Amino acid sequence: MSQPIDAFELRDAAAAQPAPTPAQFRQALLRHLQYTVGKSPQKASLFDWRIALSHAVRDHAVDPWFNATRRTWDEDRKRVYYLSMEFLIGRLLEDQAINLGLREVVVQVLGEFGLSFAEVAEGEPDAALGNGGLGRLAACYLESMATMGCPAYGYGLRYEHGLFRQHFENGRQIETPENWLATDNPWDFTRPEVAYPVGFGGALAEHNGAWIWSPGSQVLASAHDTPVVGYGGKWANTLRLWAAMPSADLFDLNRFNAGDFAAASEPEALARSLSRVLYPNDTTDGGKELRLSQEYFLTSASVQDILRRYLAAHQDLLKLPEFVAIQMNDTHPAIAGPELIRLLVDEHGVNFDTAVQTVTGVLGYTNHTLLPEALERWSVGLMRKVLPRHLQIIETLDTQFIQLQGSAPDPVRLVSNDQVSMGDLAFATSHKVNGVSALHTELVSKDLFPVHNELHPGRIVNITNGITPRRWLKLANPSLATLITDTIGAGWETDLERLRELEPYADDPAFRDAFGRSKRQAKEHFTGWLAQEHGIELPADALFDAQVKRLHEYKRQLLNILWTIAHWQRIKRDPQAGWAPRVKIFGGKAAPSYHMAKLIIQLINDVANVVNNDPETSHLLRVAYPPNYGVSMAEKLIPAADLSEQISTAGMEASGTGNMKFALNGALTIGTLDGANVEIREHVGAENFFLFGLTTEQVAERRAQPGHARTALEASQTLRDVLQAIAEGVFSPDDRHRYDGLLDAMWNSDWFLVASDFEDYDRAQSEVADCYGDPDRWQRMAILNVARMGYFSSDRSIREYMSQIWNVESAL
Ligand code: OAK
Repeated sequence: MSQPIDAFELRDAAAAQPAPTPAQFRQALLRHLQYTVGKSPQKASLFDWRIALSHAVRDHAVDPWFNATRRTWDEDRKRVYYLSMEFLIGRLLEDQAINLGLREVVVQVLGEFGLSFAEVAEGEPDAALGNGGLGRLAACYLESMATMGCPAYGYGLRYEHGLFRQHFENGRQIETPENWLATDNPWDFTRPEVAYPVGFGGALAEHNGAWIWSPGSQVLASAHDTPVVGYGGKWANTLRLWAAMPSADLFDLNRFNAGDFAAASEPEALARSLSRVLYPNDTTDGGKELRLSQEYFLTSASVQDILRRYLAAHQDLLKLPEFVAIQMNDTHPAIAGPELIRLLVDEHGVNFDTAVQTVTGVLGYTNHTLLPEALERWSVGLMRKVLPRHLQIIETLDTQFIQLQGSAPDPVRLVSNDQVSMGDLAFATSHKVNGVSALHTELVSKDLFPVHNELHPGRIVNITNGITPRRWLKLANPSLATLITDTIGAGWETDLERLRELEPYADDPAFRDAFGRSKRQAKEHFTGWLAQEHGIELPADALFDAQVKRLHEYKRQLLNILWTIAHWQRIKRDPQAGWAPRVKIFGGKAAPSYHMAKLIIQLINDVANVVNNDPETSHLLRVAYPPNYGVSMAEKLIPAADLSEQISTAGMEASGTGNMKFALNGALTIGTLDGANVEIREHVGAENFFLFGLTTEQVAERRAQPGHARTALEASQTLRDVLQAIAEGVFSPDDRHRYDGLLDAMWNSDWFLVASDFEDYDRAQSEVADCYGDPDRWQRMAILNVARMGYFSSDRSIREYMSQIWNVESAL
């Protein structure tokens, strides 16, 4: 008798996962090299080895993945759905190998073929399906949800082109397309059978009191799955990315045969454009209609998939909140509210108010920014054109929201000035709204949503961001990770608070030496890579002072480079004053249309050019700006840093997560009281943090003072000398007027208060230099930073989401 398929699958999936012996792993690797890649070991390139290795590693993810999926069904567990337009994943090979406990065996087996894991892994393109903090946070959270055994799906778009590649020509940023899918993506499981139609535009008609939407066009969303394995391989979730496909046979064979090749493919091309490219703007939206369509495409496909899965096991849609939690990563998927209401009302006959109540029970909204230009608003005209039924639902919600505000003379609206406010919509359709650091959440309550907050006390909660210690310590910094394990034992990887056990060692000279050696190793690893990849040579014994993040005026890379100029001028005035050698490292991309940010990039490169070629100072000061900063560069650079620049104008950085990665890797922070800096400082101790700058309240006061920029400049001879040198063309001898606009802004507006904070930043930088001159003291402070960063594990953040927002239990 043949085995019933279900029983076979169950037994297979339940089988324990013994770690492979080197012999078994070698056999699996060679089998993939021969039968998956079609190469012999003698002929295989590094690319071939990487693909074979990825498949050999991936095989080990499949059983935990099946097992987790099966258990979630069998135990009828609540699932979390994390909807995000961005997942900034980076590379997966080493990450998956570590989480599956395979790293040692991989190193050994590759060694037998004369290969190093690092050189094989280095060929993997970064999955750069995100711009910055919001996308990287989503990737950390996926990994933590899997580690914590939280049944979850990440839903995103499978962009053909991730974030653009950056290079510099004469110091200016040039963007070229990124092409991560040009070669085989070994992590991808294509699911052609999972495809949903997504409609756009068209007409509305009323029939017996019900509304019928007939979309004018349709695109298919087709699923691609990547297993996301948690640390220890006990649980695995799914990242499901949607690719856009033409819905029917849109290709016009008759036109093609008539010789009109381009026109024949037009509708197909239009459909595919939905998942073609990631929007490169960190905060504002370009290409309005395409962007709105992308957001709806992600949301509609995901919501259809969620309802299909729910209805496969349940009948009563009103019980949805008991089994489904959907988290909206900022407002980009905020059309989920109206979409779910539409499906419940129009397709399942649920009464409107009941549908709203049900949907609100399911949805949560994370706000990631207060910047007005980043708060999404769609014009009513565009909404009507692309999503007419959704607009109608939003207008009804708006009416209800006004009623809720009673006799308020000037009620908050979801739709006003011919625009739909996606933040207000997301708030109104969610049972919980969270900010991403304590300070940010306070500002969200007070400044962004005061009326909502009063109407729904308790709806706003704070969940301070976190980072995964697996990628950002164990993978990125093997020398420090090994030292930690040798000192306090294993287990900190999933219980980061255990790093506290390092505290007593801060006063142990032997440990301090070992800690110093591990930093030195990380520096040599980074400088070796930098020399090989970019031809940039750096002295590993200098203070590595790093600012890596998206280029934005509020993040104040300008403050950093202006201070660098001041520092250079001082060294030139007194070269023998005993300066500690410093390397100023910058990394980050500017949105292609953000003129001022691109000008700041050019200034940094212009300054680098002058300073690095100055024989009087180049042994004491260097500026390095390696192009194309991304996750993989961060993994090398962050462990090598001594000083972390977190210098945004107070009240403007929602949280920051780079700040956490640096401190966890033993860099000291020079920073303002902004975002999560506030909590980092509280945790590591004020005496182990270089604080400077105006507070959020003082920022508001200063901005209200007319002529504050000029007043601050008049009080700082140092800064005036810097601006004078720029104005004289010291850094742009080929074009003296290049920075006129920037200088004008410094004197006459300075919205980001660079001048107001300059003197205090300068004071904090002197403290940094003094402290670095006392290696014992520096080392002690750095060790205490590492020991006290346990709170910032993304496992803690996810635990809080699970209990405070999702109401979901761990399956482990
Ligand atoms: C991007 C697009 C729209 C709105 C926000 C963002 C974004 O990346 N925000 C960043 O999110 C991070 C994760 O919460 C925070 O750490 C950063 O402070 C914030 O700028």
